[in-house]
Amino acid sequence: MARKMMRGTVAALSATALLALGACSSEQAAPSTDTSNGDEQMAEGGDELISIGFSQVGAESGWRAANTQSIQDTLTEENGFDLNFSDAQQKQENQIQAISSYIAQGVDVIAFSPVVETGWDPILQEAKAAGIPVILTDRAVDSDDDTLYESFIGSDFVLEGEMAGEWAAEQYDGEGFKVVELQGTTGSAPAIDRQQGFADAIAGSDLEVIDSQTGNFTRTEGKQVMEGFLQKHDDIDVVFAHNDDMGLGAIEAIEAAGMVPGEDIQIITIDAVKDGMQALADGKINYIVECNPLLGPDLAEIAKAVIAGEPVEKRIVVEDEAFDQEAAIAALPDRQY
Ligand code: GZL
Ligand code: ZN
Repeated sequence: MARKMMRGTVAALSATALLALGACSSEQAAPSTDTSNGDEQMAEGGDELISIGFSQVGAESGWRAANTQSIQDTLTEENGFDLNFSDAQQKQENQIQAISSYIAQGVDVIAFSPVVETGWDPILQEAKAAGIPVILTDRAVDSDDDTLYESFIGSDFVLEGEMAGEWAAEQYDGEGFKVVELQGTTGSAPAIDRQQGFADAIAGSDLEVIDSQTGNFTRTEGKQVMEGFLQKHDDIDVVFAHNDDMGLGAIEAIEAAGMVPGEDIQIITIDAVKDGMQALADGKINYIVECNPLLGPDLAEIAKAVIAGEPVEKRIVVEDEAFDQEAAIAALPDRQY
């Protein structure tokens, strides 16, 4: 309560200061009179900006680029935020470092997409002890203490894996098709859950996953792993890639081996970013399950509610849909990402 009372007083003081200074031009931020938090800034109209520290996984895929764009486009000063953004190059220690520095800065709220599910409790306990609320976006943590974060905003990755597996079982059951799997980042929620969902959905069909390895969500590593699969197996019928980027890498490996992607070897991916949807429209990918990256608006809304002390839902599931070639051709022109 102390923080909120303080903030209210500061806002009133600054408004008075503004009046005393005569009519400042509205676009000039009001002079900060709040010295207690050092860098508190005032937004237009005299309301205090919410300082938010965001630790992003990295820049590994088209999905991540769209996700970053959404966050940076939404958490702006005119929307009432002072955003501190950091890219962890897919390393957990960099995310922990970033969160620690946000705590030291005394930001109002911390948000992050945890690169892997485990190992977060110590740093999240530090944020809690500092009275700084934490919001998870995109990926989840696997922690026994769910008081360590206020809310998780993201897709249901098990369902995404199931949607991919159900389509594969519908299309190919009875063919005895052999599947190779390009997993996402080892230990990440999307990789663990998508693998689970796909396996659940093909159980009982005669599809068989004959090999499965991580391509770390990148096009380069997806291509390398697929090259290995092609050397090891001469009986691959389907590739299930946990994201479009690894699927696009697999296309390059399949073409380099003199085969036709989408025909000689079918490809199923998850994300539905522009490059993936283009490959689907071109018939090189056969099915894509969407994973919506545009989480900025939800994050802004939840952050404001948390700062205002309003109750927020623990889990906000983002809706996903799926595309076959015809649907991709229809959707491409209006695609935002
Ligand atoms: C899913 C997200 C995954 C995407 C990948 O929400 O965490 O990470 O599917 C991205 O493209 O690298
Ligand atoms: Zn084989």
